[in-house]
Amino acid sequence: MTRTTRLLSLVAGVALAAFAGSAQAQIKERNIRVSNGINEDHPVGNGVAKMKACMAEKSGGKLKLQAFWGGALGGDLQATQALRAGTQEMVITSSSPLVGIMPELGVFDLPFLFTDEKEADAVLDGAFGKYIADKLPGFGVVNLAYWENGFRNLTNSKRAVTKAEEMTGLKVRVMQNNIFLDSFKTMGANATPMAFGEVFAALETHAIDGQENPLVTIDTSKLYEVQKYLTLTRHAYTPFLVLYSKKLWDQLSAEEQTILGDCAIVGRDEERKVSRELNDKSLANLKAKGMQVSQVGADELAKMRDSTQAVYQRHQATIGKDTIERIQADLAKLRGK
Ligand code: TK8
Repeated sequence: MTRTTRLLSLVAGVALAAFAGSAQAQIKERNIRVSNGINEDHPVGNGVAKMKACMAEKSGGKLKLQAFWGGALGGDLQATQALRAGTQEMVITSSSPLVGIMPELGVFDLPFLFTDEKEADAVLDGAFGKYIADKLPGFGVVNLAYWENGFRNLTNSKRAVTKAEEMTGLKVRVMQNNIFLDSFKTMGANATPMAFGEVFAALETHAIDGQENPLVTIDTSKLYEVQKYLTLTRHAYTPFLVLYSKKLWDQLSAEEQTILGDCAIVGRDEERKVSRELNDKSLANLKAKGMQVSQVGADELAKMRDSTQAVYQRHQATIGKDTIERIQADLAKLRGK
C-alpha cells in the first residue's frame, strides 16, 4: 500500500464507522407487539422466532418483538382495527376477515384460485402481491410480507364427505367473508360466518357441525378433539398478511422500517418452509388422533370447482373486475397459457 491508498482507506473506514453509528442512532428501544389467532406451535411461531432474532441482530437488541398467541389480543379483525387506530403495532392475520375493510382482498377467497404453493408464492411475492400491498396503507395498515396459512380443507362431526352433495345441510363455519359464505352455500352447506376464536367452542357444543382450515391449523388448534371427519378439498388458499399499524409505522425511522421489512421476509421463508414440512405430519397426526380422512375424486372436485365458478361472477363488482383479471392473467402466464 502506498501512503495515499493507506490514507484513503483510513478515511473510508472512519466514514463507514460514522455512518453505522448514525444508523444505530436512528434505532430506538421499542417493544413491538404482534398478535395471532393461532397457537405458538403453529408454523407462524417458527416464523415469528426467526423474525425476532433477525430484528435483535440488526438493531443491536433494540427492536423487540413480543408475540401474543391464541387470540389473546382479540381476533384477526379486532386486532386489525387496533392497528388502524394505532393502539397495537402488528398482527399476523388471514386476509379473509378483512374484506369488509378492503374489498379487493376478497380476490384471495375465490374458490380454487391457486393450484399449488408454487403458484401462490409467485403471485404473492410478485407484482400482484405488490399491487394489493400498495393499496393497504390507504386503509391504515402496511403489509410487510405474505406468510402461509395454507390450502383449506373441510372438517365436520356428522359424516364422511366425499362429494358436494354430502355437504348438504351441514352447518359449516366460514370466516367472516361473503365470498366464503357464497362458496359454501353454493356447494350446499348451511354456511355461517364466525370469528376463529369462537370456533372450537361452537364445534364442541354442536352449535355448528363443521369448519374449514389448513391441516396445520386443524392440528395445532386441536380441532381433532371436536371433529371426526376430514375431507381433503383444498378449496382455497388464503394468505396471512403481516400487518403493521400505518400510524405507528410513520413514527419509525427509515432504518427501523428497513429492518422490519427485511426481517418479515426472513420470517416468511422460515414460516413457509415449516408450514410445508408440517402439512404431511399434521395429516398423519390427525389420523392418529382418530380423524377419518376422505379424498375427493377428480370428478367430484371438478364438479365443486365448476359449481363455484358462479361465485367469481357474483363478487366481481365488489372485488373489482380489474383486480380479478389481473390475478387471472398472472396465473395464466404462470401456467404457460
Ligand atoms: C387465526 C385465523 C385462522 C383462519 C380462520 O387468527 O379464521 O379460519 O384460518 O388461522 O387467521
